[in-house]
Amino acid sequence: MTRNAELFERACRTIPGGVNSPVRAFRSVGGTPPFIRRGAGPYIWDAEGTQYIDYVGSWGPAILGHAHPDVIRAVQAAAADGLSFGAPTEAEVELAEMLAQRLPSIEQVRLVSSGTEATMSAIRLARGFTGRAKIVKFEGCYHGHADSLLVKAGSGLLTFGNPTSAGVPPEFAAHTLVLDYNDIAGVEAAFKQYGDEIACVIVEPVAGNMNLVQPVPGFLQTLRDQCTRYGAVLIFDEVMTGFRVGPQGVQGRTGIVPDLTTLAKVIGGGMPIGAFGGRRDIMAHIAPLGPVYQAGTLSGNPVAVAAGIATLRLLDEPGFYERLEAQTRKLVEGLRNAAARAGVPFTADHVGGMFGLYFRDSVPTSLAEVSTSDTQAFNQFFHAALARGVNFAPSAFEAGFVSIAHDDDVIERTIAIAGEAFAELKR
Ligand code: KE4
Repeated sequence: MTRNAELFERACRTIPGGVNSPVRAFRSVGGTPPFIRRGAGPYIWDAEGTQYIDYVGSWGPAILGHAHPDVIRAVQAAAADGLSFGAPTEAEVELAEMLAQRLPSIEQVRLVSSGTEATMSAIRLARGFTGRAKIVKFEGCYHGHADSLLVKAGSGLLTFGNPTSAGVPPEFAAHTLVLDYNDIAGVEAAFKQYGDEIACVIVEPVAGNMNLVQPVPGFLQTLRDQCTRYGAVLIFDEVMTGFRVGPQGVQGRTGIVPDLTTLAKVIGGGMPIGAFGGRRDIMAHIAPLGPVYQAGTLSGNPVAVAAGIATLRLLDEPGFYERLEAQTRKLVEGLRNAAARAGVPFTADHVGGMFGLYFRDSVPTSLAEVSTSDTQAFNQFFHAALARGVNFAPSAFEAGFVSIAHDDDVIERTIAIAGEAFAELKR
C-alpha cells in the first residue's frame, strides 16, 4: 500500500471521507488523493516525496506560489507576538484600509475567517438593510455552505428553491430564487415579478465553481441596473476572483460596482480569512453600529492578517497582473494546441490568473453547457497528468489557478505533460 493510501485509510477512520472539505476526497475523479507534505513556489510534494506542478494553489490563495519567503516571514513575526487577542489590533485596520483603497465598492469592511462567513454575513446584512427576505443566486455558482445558499432551482422557472443538501429545511431554501447564470431575460422576469421583495442578488461575477464561466456582455450590467431600480443589494462574491483576475477583481475589470463585495482566499495568502464590505450606509447596519448581528472570535486574526498584508503588498508590484495573465494565457493556448495535435475535443479559457479546461468544442456560458463536457475524458486526463507530476483541480467542475511562480519553464513542462496525457486518451 502506498504512503498516500495508508494516510487516506487512517484519515477515513477519524475524519468523514478522510478530508476536511469534500472536493479533496477525489470522489469526482476517483482514486486516492495525495497527502501533501509541503509546497514551495509552483510545486507541492506529497507524503511519498512526489513533486507536482500545482494548479490548485489551495483553490486560489497561493497566487504568489507556495511559501513565499516574505509571507512566511510576516507570519512568523506576527505569530511570535501572540496568535490572537480577541481585541482590536492595528494590523487589521491596515488590512481593512488596503481593501478599501483597492476595491471601488468598499467604503467599510468587516473581516471574518472564511468565504462562507463572508457571504452568509453579507446576505444577512442585505436582508437587514432592506427589510426584505428573498435572495437571488445562480445555478452553478457556489458561495460557501450557509443554509440559504445550498439551494438549487425550484421546479418552475420562477419558483423558489429546494435544498441541495440534507439538513437544510425546505423553509430555509424557500426565500432563495435560483436563476440560470447569464440568463438576462430570466433576471428581468424575476425582478418584474418579485422586485420589491428581493433583498439581494449574489453572483460570482466570473464564475469559478461550475468550472470557469464568464459573464456574457450585459449580464452583470443587468444585475446592476435591476438592483438599483428595485432597491435590492447587489453582492459580488469575489471570494475567488478578488485579486485573482486583476488588482481590483471583476469590479475593476468591468467598471460595474456592486453594493457589497465578499472576499477570502488571496486576501489571506493561504491563512483563514474572509471579508465583506461595501457602501457605508449598508455597513452601518452591522453590529455594534446597527441591528444586524455578526461576530467572530478569530475575525481579523493577527497572523492571518499579517499573511494578507504581506500578500497584497507583493501584488502591488508593477506588472504583476500582466505577467500573471501572460503566463495563464501561455498555459491555456499551449493546452489547446496540445489537445488539437492529439485530436482530442477540448478547449480552455482564462481570466487573469484563473483558467477553465473543457472537454467540449466551445467555451461554455452556463452550467447546462458545462455539463455537456466529457467528464470521463477529463477524469482520465486528470489522472494521466497527475501520474506525470501535474496537479490540476480534481473535478471537471472547478477552475484552475496559476501563480506568479509558474515561469515559462514550468508552463512548458506542463504543456508537454498534458500532450502525453491527451495522447493517452486516444489510445
Ligand atoms: P470558503 O468558506 O470555502 O472559504 O469559501 C466559500 C466560497 C465562497 N464563494 C466562492 C466564489 C468560492 O469559490 C468559495 C469556495 N471555493 C471552493 C472552490 N471551489 C473552495 C474549495 C473547497 O470547498 O474545499
